[in-house]
Amino acid sequence: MPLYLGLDSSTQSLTAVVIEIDHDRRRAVLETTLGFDEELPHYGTRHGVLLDPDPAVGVSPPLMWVEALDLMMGRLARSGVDVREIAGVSGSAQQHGSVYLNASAEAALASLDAGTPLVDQLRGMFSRETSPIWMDSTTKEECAEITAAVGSELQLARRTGSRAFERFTGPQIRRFFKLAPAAYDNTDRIHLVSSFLASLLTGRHAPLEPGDASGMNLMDLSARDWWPPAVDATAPELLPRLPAIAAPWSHIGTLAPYWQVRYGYPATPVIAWTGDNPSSLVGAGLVVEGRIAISLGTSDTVFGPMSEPRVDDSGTGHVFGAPTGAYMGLTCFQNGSLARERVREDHGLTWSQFSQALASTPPGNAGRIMLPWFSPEITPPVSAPCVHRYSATGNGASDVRAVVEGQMLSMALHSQWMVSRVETIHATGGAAINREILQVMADVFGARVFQLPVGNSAALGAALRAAHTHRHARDRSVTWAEVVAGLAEPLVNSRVDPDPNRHALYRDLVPVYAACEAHARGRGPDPRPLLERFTRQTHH
Ligand code: ADP
Ligand code: XUL
Repeated sequence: MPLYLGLDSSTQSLTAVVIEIDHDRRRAVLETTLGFDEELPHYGTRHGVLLDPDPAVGVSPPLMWVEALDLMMGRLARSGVDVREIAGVSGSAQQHGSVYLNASAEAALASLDAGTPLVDQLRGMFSRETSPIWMDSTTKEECAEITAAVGSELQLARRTGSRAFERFTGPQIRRFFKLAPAAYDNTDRIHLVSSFLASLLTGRHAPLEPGDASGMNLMDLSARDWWPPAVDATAPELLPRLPAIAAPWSHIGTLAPYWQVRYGYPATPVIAWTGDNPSSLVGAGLVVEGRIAISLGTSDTVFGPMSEPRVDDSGTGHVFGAPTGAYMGLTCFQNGSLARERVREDHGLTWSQFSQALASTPPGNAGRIMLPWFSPEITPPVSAPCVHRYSATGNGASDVRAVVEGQMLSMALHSQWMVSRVETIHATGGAAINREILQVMADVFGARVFQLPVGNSAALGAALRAAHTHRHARDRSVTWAEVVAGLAEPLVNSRVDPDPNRHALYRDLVPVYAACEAHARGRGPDPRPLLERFTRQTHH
């Protein structure tokens, strides 16, 4: 019975999902998560990130990801799952983060000793000890420099799928080159987190695939190869330091002897790794256009498949390559789960009391609007943490409603470039188990919301991608819809329906929210008259 392993290295944890697919028999055999802070406390991270007094800095220790992978592979081998049956492995990782390796890495990867833990063999291979991740927003200046060098924001967006964003890898590489030129000189290869972890599995430098490479401001989206003007604008001699770009379904090697000898894995094919969002597209079953997914993870993301790369000229969102070979649109919000947690902790609530607070407060929150920027925000761009509250602060329960409504209104507002009318949403990520949050989502978007059977859609997507490549090699007629059937389909009885009256109220509230946002960013007049009018109307 063939098994497929999918791994997802996210901001806070590493998850593994093992699935079994044999004709009509398809099920998730195992889903297990290893939290970085709890299980690898010696790296000193909080929520997977190293503490820094500057809220704009977001870096993590790459060795922590190495140790987590080693631990997880050992754990799986002892879990009771027959790892000898694994017919394909793939993975995904948080997007945009980069790992800098020196010239010793190639030989170190090729000669891993099965008798020694991975971390102890790889310590010397980094030319930069920490990895900037998607939460880093220190590269405003580098974004401007790259934009100017390629011509304009629009030019960069149309070619690469996005205007320059602080967290994107190109601006991050440029900043590293400027601040630490000697260390940049000493860098032989720059990986994304995804291709770095894939390299550990295969024992050689892995390629990138277009989905994750589109998060760099360096790839020509339609050519699916490096775009020379962007590469040249980023740093000197960059091209030889970048991995190759391979098709998403590429077989990039087999599990290295290290994994075979140390834990008893077979010489299983490894399929190119991708970013967590492209992987989730498959894991949420969105292989054809028409529906969107909302992932409520560390970041909140709104994304959906696209057959053509319709780039967002307003500069809010991104177009990435999709694992199917088509495209996907995405808008990312930095203040996701950690903002919800912050409000929960400030008021000393459990998740169930948090849900209770949502259930017991009125939609529209009597006109209390929160802009939930507890940390710098990506969408809209806000460089310093500053939570704005319009109209008097209420109690804990109204603060809970304010944070969730603020997030959902912002998602609805900033995903309009991607889809004008949403009918169905597949909800995923850690907070998607919370049905009271999903009710606010359904009401704000006026859409049916479904939960998915496997919690971690990125890891599931990775397993499904491995299965797709394996099955496609045997039967060219296999479609994506057939591969995801029965595993990445929404749970019918999980449906949360929108309430038409509440949706009507939120439709009126979206422009009020937009006015608050513009005002908070110094780009619009005082929104209080609008808010007062909204509150008067809802009272009648
Ligand atoms: P990642 O992006 O790191 O993969 P996850 O998708 O695993 O993150 O989501 C983790 C988050 O899920 C936690 O930070 C927590 O805030 C949130 N979470 C867990 N349980 C609940 C709940 N019952 N209600 C709302 N949020 C929850
Ligand atoms: C997407 C983004 C985040 C990370 C972390 O552009 O920055 O969603 O992938 O999950």
